[in-house]
Amino acid sequence: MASAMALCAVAAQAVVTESVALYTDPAAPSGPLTYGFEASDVLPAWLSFSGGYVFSDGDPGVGVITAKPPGAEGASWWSIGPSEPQTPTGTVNFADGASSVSFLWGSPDTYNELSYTYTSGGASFVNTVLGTSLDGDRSVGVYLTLTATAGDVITGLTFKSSAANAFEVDNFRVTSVPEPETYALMLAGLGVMVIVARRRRL
Ligand SMILES: [Ca+2]
Ligand SMILES: [Ca+2]
Repeated sequence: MASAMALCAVAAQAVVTESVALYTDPAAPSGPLTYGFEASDVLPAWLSFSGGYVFSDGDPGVGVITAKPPGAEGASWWSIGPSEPQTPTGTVNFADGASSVSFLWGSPDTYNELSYTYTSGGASFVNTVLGTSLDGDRSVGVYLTLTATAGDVITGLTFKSSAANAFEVDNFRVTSVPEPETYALMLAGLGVMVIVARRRRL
């Protein structure tokens, strides 16, 4: 399984499962994206990105300091690295926490470092995932999926590529906690309570 060997998990805790799939793998994530860095994309209120730089096809530096990840949807992607206009660190924050996160990692390099934070049983943990000796092969795109055990919550991601360019990512799929259906149920429940409270006053 070449895809399973593409990334190397370090000190993985059992409460968050890491899985990898080549973008060409039938098991790679599919379905609608949460965010893909396109000008037309709407960033959910609970999701934020900082640092790095969003490149688009044809921008200066493309093919020199950054490469579009194979399998990237649309014209744009996010790139982290030491050369401007990038920054060597980029962060992603999930305001409500996430139960699962996947993203496309283009041309994984040994100097690419992903750290993710999560909470379990009231305590916070950090795990780190490193790129491997694929050494920036621009034909390789790998999906990394993080899945939290029920009750645990992924709170954020930090991407680093300080030694060299670049850490290129796209195609984010995030399941926020609580899920949108839960919000709908909570609102419906609130509506029922309001109706009940009003009836009691009559
Ligand atoms: Ca994109
Ligand atoms: Ca790269």
